[in-house]
Amino acid sequence: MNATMTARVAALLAASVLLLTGCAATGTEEPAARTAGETVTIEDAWAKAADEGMTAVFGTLVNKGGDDVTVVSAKTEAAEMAELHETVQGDAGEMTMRPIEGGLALSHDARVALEPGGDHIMLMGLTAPLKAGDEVTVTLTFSDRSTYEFTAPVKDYSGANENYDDGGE
Ligand SMILES: [Cu+2]
Repeated sequence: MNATMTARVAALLAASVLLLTGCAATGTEEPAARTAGETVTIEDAWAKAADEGMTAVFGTLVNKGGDDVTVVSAKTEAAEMAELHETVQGDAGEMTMRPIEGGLALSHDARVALEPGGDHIMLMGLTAPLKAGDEVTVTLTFSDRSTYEFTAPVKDYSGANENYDDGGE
């Protein structure tokens, strides 16, 4: 390698180092942007035991991120479909549950209880019986496309038998 080539290579290397540090510098100028998936956790998660069909996952969602975030979907290998549900009183006074329109909003310092008779993560079409002592892994996806995965132990529970309002009937 002659001197000109060496100089050229050195210049290229210097340029790429500049590019790299340039990117890094841009990154640090932004406020420490954390995704919803990094700032939301669930406490005391559990799932209701069921042999087949539908069941639900409960717990307390905590947002420590300082930004409002929205959980837009849930999924688990334990069921064909998972939805974020709320429980509302129907016209006849009966309690029914339905998907939360627009997702589950968590304000910047929210603690939102998912509990029987209230909001919950609905599992539909269980792929196998869920027995007490089993574990269910659920992945939440937020509006910023980040995700949060947690594991919920399965427990026997006799409540949470609200009807599912599927918009029909
Ligand atoms: Cu439900």
